[in-house]
Amino acid sequence: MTQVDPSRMANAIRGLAMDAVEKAKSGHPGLPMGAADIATVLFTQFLKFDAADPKWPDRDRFILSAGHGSMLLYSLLYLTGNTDMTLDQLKHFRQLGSLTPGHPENFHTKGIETTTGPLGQGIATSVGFALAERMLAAEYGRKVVDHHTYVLASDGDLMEGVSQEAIALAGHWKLNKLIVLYDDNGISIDGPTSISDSVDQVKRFKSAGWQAELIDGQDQQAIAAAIARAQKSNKPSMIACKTTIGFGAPTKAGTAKAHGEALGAEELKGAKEKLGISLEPFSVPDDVLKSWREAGSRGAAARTAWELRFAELSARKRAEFERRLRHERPPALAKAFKTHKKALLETPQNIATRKSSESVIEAIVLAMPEFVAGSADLTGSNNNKAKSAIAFSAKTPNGRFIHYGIREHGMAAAMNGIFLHGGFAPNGATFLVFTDYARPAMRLAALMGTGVVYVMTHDSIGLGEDGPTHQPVEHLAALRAIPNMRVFRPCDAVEVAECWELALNRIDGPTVLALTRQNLPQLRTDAPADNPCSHGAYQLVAPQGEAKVSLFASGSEVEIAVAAQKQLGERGIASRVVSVPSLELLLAQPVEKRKAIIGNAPVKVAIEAAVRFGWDAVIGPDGAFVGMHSFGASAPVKDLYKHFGITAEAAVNAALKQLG
Ligand SMILES: Cc1ncc(C[n+]2csc(CCOP(=O)(O)OP(=O)(O)O)c2C)c(N)n1
Repeated sequence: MTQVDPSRMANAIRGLAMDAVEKAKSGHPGLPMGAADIATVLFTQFLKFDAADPKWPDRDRFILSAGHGSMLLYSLLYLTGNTDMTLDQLKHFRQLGSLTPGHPENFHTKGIETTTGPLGQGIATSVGFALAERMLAAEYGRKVVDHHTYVLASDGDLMEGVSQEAIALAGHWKLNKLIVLYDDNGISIDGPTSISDSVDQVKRFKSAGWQAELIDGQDQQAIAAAIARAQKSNKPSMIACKTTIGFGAPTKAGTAKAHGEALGAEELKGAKEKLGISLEPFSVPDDVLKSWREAGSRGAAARTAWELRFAELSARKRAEFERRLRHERPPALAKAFKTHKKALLETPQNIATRKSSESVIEAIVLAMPEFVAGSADLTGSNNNKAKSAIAFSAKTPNGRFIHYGIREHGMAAAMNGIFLHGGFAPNGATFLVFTDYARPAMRLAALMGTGVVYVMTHDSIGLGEDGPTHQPVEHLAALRAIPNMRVFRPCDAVEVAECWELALNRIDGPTVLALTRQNLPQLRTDAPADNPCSHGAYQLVAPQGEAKVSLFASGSEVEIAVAAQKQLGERGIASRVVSVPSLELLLAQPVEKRKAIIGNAPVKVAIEAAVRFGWDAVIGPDGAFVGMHSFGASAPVKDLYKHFGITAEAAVNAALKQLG
């Protein structure tokens, strides 16, 4: 490798970050300037990657958890020779259409592993990456799966609560290929972190089962020695790197002023003079760029060697590995669903949808080795553990059921990492009401388009005695409001199978399955090949004659709609029942299709044991809604439905009132 003073290589990052933020007149120069030495050591000496092939499966993953420091990542991509990341892109930092958005977006820019920006998410997602690496290695061997996950995390990342969930999981699982470099600069937006924090991070990580140490993060030799030690550890490692935010800036270094705004012409000039960087914007000396490019292709030999080892696997194993990385589903899966649905039609199941989900899962796991389930300590209630699945642990890395503990947020973030790493289709479970605890990671799943599945049971007042703390009322609406989130609330065992099938075949976005605790009758008597749930809604029971009323319902309330239809029929009023497993999918149908499903009966009634929010798009502002208008209450389920007026009688009365 060309001998260039490594501090000049770090200064190249600093110069580009300062210039890009200055040109954009917004952004965060402080972190890239402070962490430039850490990044230089990692990328030139340790990180196993090949800029020519950013998707090489056995590459080390680098996750910039502190996404606001995005110019660090963009500079590195440019310097190491990522073909998309031209100097021009750096000059268009934070501009519409550029590959350099304010925070790194994996779906937008090649070479970025995961989207970061909401502090804490990166480090929590990284645990999923490291977990997937461990699980995949258990299946394919260390010859083909053997890489590290490196994270650069900031004070803010470690202050966020989700980091504790993540750290605890990684320590417990002994994910020793996870190495966190903590940019310990003691500064956040409001000033020194001492105004709000006095945690000893080294002790904190050690107590969670990590190897942890404190070093001088501006000393490249010390950084290299610490990473070398971390690589040998049998525990995950945290290296607290003491750095100076805005390193080199004459008056702003070490202060909050360097955190999140352009330095200003004078400060920038002073910083460049101090660091010995050319004043010419976006200029990198030829010898420095050459050294960086060499670092970018340093991994080419390792990649070629990996390709040779991979070629030694049997053709069947190679094809399976590649299929799984592509998130392509095995042909056996479609067959498994078909057989399962046929059996349901032959022997109808009047059981809770969480229970029918369990029996679908039993069918799925036989067909789909990449299926990885987990629960935040509600396994017995969520019913998403197949009988054959063994628990993942440090000692049983082939386990495909994950006990996340009571860590909904950590679970959802880890699921994103598992999916993004590749090789697995994760699903995780808790009560629907606790999606609140997982929501930031669920939102990122929707933004990134990760094909994860949330098995959310106890989906309404139907859970009964646990009362209003546990009864979701606004959650369906809140989840439906997230762009690219798919929410299914199946009404019976057949719909459960159909919704699971749609969820697993959805690899560009997350799916919530809202399932009941209480038993439900099987209403479906057919399972057409054109999965009816795929349109979001469909006519479940046709009217006897021209319909005067359309009854729309989801999940457990479809049974009520069917009973209401019968009662209306007894009064000589023809009505139809439309099952709406996914309200937002219905609304996303082409307009003609949507109109056909909604129909033109003069009276529209919607029944859902949740708030009305969202239903007006189907029933109109004058339509009748039978549902919740408040929080729930603690009582047996049948008393609650009566108490809150979610009954067939209430639906009939609402329809009669509208009919006038
Ligand atoms: C969850 C979340 N809350 C708030 C913010 C806004 N924010 C961005 S950076 C930052 C301060 C971060 O300080 P630190 O992590 O120490 O970064 P540094 O100052 O070292 O760049 C805040 C509050 C955010 N990005 N994410």
